[in-house]
Amino acid sequence: MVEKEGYLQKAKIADGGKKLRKNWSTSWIVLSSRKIEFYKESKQQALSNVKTGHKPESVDLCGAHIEWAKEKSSRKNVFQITTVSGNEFLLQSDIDFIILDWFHAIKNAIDRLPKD
Ligand code: I3P
Repeated sequence: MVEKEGYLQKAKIADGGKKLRKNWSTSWIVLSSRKIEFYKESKQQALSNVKTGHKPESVDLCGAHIEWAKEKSSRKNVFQITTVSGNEFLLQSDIDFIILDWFHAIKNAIDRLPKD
């Protein structure tokens, strides 16, 4: 069940604990109770890609951490999600209420889940 969806700026900065070069891009983001899906393309494109078998990047929220990450970027309104598997994502929006809504929606989802 989709809880929230929309566009944010996204940068994946670690994969399985291994640091990655930061590369910001716009992502269509879909939050459901246990996971977040990141689509590289627009929602419309993402929907049509379902048919062609394109898979979004899926992030398991069980045991994940979310925190504001002012020191990780020169941009404003950045928070970080860290998964149990050691993946790290920065999410950002210039618009204060948009990023606050997302922060609280993801934090609530994480807090409702078992920690392991
Ligand atoms: C990075 C790019 C990012 C920037 C990052 C740079 O350079 O400019 O936008 O992050 O800063 O290293 P490149 O494209 O050459 O990899 P922010 O926009 O979040 O500041 P950082 O190294 O301080 O993370």
